[in-house]
Amino acid sequence: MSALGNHILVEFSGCTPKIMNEVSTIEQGMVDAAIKAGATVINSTFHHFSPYGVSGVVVIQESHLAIHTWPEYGYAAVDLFTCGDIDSWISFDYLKEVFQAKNYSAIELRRGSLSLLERLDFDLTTMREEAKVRTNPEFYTRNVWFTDKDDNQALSLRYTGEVFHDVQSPFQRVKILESYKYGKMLTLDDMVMTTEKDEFHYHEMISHPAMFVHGNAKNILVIGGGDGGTVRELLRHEGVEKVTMVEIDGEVIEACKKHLPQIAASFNDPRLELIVGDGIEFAANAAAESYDLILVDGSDPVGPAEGLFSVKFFNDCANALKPGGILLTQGESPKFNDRAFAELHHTIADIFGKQNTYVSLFFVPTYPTGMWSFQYGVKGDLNMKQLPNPEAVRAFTEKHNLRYYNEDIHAASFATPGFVRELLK
Ligand code: SPD
Repeated sequence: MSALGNHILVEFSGCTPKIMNEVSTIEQGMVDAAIKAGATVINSTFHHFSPYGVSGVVVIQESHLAIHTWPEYGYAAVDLFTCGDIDSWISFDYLKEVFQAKNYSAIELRRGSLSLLERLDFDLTTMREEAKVRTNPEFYTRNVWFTDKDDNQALSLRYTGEVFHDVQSPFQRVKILESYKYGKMLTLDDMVMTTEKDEFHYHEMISHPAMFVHGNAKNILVIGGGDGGTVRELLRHEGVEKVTMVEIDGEVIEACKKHLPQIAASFNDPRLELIVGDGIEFAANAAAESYDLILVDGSDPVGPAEGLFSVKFFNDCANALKPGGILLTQGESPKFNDRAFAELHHTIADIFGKQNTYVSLFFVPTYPTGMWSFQYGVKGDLNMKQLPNPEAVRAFTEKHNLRYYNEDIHAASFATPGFVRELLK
């Protein structure tokens, strides 16, 4: 039977789950599968969905190849739709190898039966030839999207498809990818942690407000912070005598040293003691009243960072703080994870007292919803909202060319919108 198109619906199962979750491998495989079959690629659009699954389509001059994957089932549903002389079975054979599919089946359909269609007066051949001239087969548009999401909302970043680092450590999947807008980015279990171009928002805000309000911090403990951005900012302060950083995952440190050296810039500072170990255990065993500041630069409350949100951990931190000391922790988002945000506030308030608890809000374009927080517990009379020496902040921000923090941002970041006040009640 003569037809316009040929449609092969493919079931690949028993595929390697890791590959089923790798958007760049899948995109490259699908593009190569099209080229091997003799198709002309026009563009590709692929999305990775955090934590699992990839969807995408390769548009070819002769129609399209599409896919959706379920890594947790080692399964991919693939559509190979072509017209003209393309042999899609070549694509099928190729993808079977790329996905390491143990089982596969396919249904082949002829689409657009010519015996049922009436041809209109339309010179398709000429149009196709003209389009071929316009399309440079060496250069097609790639749209590969990284998506950080929960069930109802997401943040997507288009990235080049380049994966510089991808290692499953004993704790989490550590990746360094390249986004078009924000440069290289570190993801842990497919959640964005930091990027080259907006890391300063987070790292300036985790360190300087506490440093300037305290005014005389000499001995500091950082828990987490494996990318190095937090210690880089702290060590700009000349009065700091010692920073102890305890990061559970050495793989994060190594990946960032290699691929994000401008963030991991201060690991060789002699004032830094770097410990690869469990921050929760470290806090539990820390000597009482030994630190001026404790900064918790952890990831979200799933996986290895879960314990960094527990009552026991914050009690241990409070115990390890000197009188007049400040505890600060990555506080999640009042929009993206309002529950974790509010629960954390109550945990800190129960330990430090409501009047000694503060929330600062700041903006990170690469975190879902963009609105993020740090939460503080102060052991003593300090008021986080009041800068003792705004002039010192002005001089410091100028000297170090800070791009987010300044004396106005300090005050503004402790202002809370009505809906946040509601959450904190
Ligand atoms: N959802 C993102 C929370 C990220 C917290 N840590 C970021 C590490 C930057 N040093």
